[in-house]
Amino acid sequence: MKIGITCYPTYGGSGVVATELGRILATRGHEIHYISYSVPFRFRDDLLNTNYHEVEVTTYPLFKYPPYDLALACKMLEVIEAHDLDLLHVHYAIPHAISAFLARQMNPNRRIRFITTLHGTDITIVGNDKSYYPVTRFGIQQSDGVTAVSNFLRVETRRLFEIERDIEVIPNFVDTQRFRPDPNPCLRQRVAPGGERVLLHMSNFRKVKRLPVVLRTFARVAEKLPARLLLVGDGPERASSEELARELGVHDRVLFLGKQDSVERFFQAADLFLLPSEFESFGLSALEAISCGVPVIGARGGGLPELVEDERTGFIREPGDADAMGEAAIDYLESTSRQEEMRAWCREAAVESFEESKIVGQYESYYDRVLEAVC
Ligand code: GMT
Repeated sequence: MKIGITCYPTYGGSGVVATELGRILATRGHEIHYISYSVPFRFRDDLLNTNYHEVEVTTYPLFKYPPYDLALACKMLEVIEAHDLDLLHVHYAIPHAISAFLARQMNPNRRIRFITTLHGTDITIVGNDKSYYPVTRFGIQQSDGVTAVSNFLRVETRRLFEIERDIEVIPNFVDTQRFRPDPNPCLRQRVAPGGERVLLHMSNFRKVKRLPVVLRTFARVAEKLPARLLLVGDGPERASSEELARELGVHDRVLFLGKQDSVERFFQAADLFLLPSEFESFGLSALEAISCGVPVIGARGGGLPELVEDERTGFIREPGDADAMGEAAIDYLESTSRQEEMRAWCREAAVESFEESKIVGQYESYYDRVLEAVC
């Protein structure tokens, strides 16, 4: 198939999923055309059948807000026609589903099919905002196919937007070779030279990630055990997190590491991963942790419990309950036998249920079904 893929190309789970999906599809013989405003950050140009088309947004003094969504629609149409695409697959509803809709309408004879994958905040936060609600609803309704990364997100989308259309659940996936346990990570020696326990959080530091709960959970652990907290990523909550770390008296044990490449080495160096988000539609970083054999501490609610099985691949506690999360962490870190069995269960879960080739196969079958249904 010739497939156009549009996503946000910068850091973020939806961009990672879209880019990795394109990479794997290309290795399976499909022709992939990424269409975005810059090169997706995990883009690999060493694959022969992978192309990148840049959307250029012309500005003009009249345009206080240059219309990216329109420029994207035009670029989509150009690529559809020039490369005879079979399908457009857009990731994150806003504005990508609307641009795809426009591209389809602009050439009614060609009528490209488009699939929208919902990732989470495009529905629960941005799409649900009244400035974007009707257009998001319209984009979802008009898509030839819609997928969501968890059952939670599927149900939530249908509820919030009062729609009944089919939404296929296809979870996030992981490269279990890249994200695998490393029994001897040298990074661990550097960050915890005294043999301290290592807790990790990695995100875009937005409010939804609940950085205060991460820090309070860690503070509880640090009262009892020698420990370090690694914070990987950056975003609006960083400054207030540094302040809270000082208030809690743990700033000397918290390492703010900023945005990083090769993130697998941080998972490999960790004992536990903390992701207590308010609503995590799936939790790609939690899956990467689990694949490295690292259990996850998270909150009940959202899609995380579809990935993290309580007391098996992690610990699910009530949202915001840092005390309970801290207690779970301490119990786990104090029991070597528990650590051994849970680390094995994590690895098994990632390989059995979320291995990339298995999940990408689900996307391929879904593409076939959508194309057959509308032919
Ligand atoms: O987590 C973020 O804020 C980034 C966001 C994105 O769209 O890039 O991630 C969302 O998509 C990921 C990939 O499908 C999911 O694993 C994340 O759970 C989801 N984030 C939220 O729902 C908050």
